[in-house]
Amino acid sequence: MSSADKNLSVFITDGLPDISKKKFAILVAEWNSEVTEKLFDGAYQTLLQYGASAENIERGNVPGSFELTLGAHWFAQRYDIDAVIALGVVIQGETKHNDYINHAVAQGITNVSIQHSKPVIFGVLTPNTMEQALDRAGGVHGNKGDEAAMTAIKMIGLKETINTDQISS
Ligand code: DLZ
Repeated sequence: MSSADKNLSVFITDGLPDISKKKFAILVAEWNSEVTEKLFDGAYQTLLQYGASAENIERGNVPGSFELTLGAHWFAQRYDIDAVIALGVVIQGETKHNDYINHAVAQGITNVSIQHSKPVIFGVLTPNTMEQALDRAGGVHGNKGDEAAMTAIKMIGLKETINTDQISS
């Protein structure tokens, strides 16, 4: 299913964990800020709606999506942070610059998540046009920020279920 067929703000919410004491970091890229601010609003409000406390949500800004990886690493290495949500918008341009950014960030965020064994969520839109981006930032297809926050919550719940403290390496 493509995101054109899905509303990014509609979720299955059975069995969500208690996140009232969980700490979240939200990273926001400044490129395309008219969209990334909407992604932030969506992520922030979704965390609050499902039980997070405002004082347990920190925000960090990075210049562009390429810098999300290092920003995520800095937050993820903190013991008190339970999940990091990385938000950006990379719009297809006249050159292949966007491809390099997208692949680097997707791989970088995956690496950070595994290295620190905690959810680091890829909340990056990679549309062809600004209109497609806005459609997924509180528009007709919902909000990628909502979906990224819900993904963080669900991964925290999964981690608790698996009980990774029992794993030796
Ligand atoms: C350079 C660049 C370009 C062309 N496009 C985007 C974009 O669509 N979205 C985004 O978040 N960042 C973009 N950037 C900036 C890079 O992510 C990065 O900040 C710079 O390459 C650092 O010099």
